Amino acid sequence: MTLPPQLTQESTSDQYTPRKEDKFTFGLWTVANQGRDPFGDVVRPVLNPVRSVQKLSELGAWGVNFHDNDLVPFDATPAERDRIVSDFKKALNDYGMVVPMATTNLFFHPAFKDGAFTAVDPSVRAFALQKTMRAIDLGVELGAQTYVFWGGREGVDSEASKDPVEALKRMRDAINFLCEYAIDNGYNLRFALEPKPNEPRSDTYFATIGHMLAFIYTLDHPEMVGVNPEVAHEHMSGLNFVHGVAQAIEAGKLFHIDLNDQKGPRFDQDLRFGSENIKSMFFLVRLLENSGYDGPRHFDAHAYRTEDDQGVWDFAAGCMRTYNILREKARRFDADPEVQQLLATINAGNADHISWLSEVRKGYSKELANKLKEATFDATALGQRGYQYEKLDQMAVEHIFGIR
Ligand code: GLT
Ligand code: MN
Ligand code: MN
Repeated sequence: MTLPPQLTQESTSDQYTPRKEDKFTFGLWTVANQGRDPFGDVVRPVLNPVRSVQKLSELGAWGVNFHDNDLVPFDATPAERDRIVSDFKKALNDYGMVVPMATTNLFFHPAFKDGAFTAVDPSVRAFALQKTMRAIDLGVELGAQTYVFWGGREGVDSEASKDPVEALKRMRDAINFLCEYAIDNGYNLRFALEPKPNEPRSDTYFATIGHMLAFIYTLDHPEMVGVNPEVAHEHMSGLNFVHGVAQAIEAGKLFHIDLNDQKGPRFDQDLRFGSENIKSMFFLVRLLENSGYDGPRHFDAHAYRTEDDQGVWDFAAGCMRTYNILREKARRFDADPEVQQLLATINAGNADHISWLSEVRKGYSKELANKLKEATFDATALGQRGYQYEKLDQMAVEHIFGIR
């Protein structure tokens, strides 16, 4: 049997192999995930950050990101810190890897069991500021230009425990203060806030991309602050991730992105990118690639608990390869003359109305308002129209399947 040319090309070519210019990054915590879950202990040995840098570079990644304590243990002495950082810098240099993003671990140590910036205990809130300033110094020393804030335990188990309005003010105080800290030190750094609806707390403040975007405009330096949305976290709320990312892009606020996958609204699964919601990840990659987003394509995911060391690298390679496959599928979909034709037909319409709406985009005028109020519309005809979305969607599906 002779296979269609696209199929033979896909199964034999190396066009999906990741390259540095694809800007793929992984958190040190992702490949080093030891598989511990609430019901079972670790299944994989500790992974040295230097080895992660080497392996990820060999696989075609561009860089790595880390929490302070992924690199420097919580209780390391200053001398230990310096040795670890210098070994790590050497590894970055030896394997041609960068650190575009860094973040703070404000959730693992028992001190943070009630949160960090929003904890009720003032000593915890002050300690969180100290830990973050030190972690910012470390990130900047290693080249980070984006600093992520994931709320971790910023939330409640009992609603009785905190005033939710005061919690928002505390979060604002912290982000405002840390923006000033970055400015004061002359750091070239932008902050990216990462929403999540719950886990490990029953409810987390700033549950979604929309919550974060609204919060950003209440800050002293909104221009310094954007979002770091994660696929799994929006899907946990049953939301459309593509739409959330589009809103961030349109607002100029997509500073970073956490790519992974998730099986619907349940606990955070951080699955291999594109392993579940293939269609929605196709539209996500299409959006990112067509939007001009040029930041890191960062994977915040981990291998199945069943995997050994080799499985971890299969997982990492799979994330990157799937992204490149979806990018090529999206390119072919957009270049498909039948798709283009159909989209042109679907979007065509009454020439007068098209011109009125371009005036609406430019802004309000009394004249335009009157023109719209006096116009006659054939609502019956509009209601009878077919949109051909079945045909269009099937074309997308066939592109994803690789038969167009
Ligand atoms: C943790 C969390 C992620 C965050 C990381 C950054 S840590 O793995 O589940 O979603 O992005 O703090
Ligand atoms: Mn994340
Ligand atoms: Mn997650």
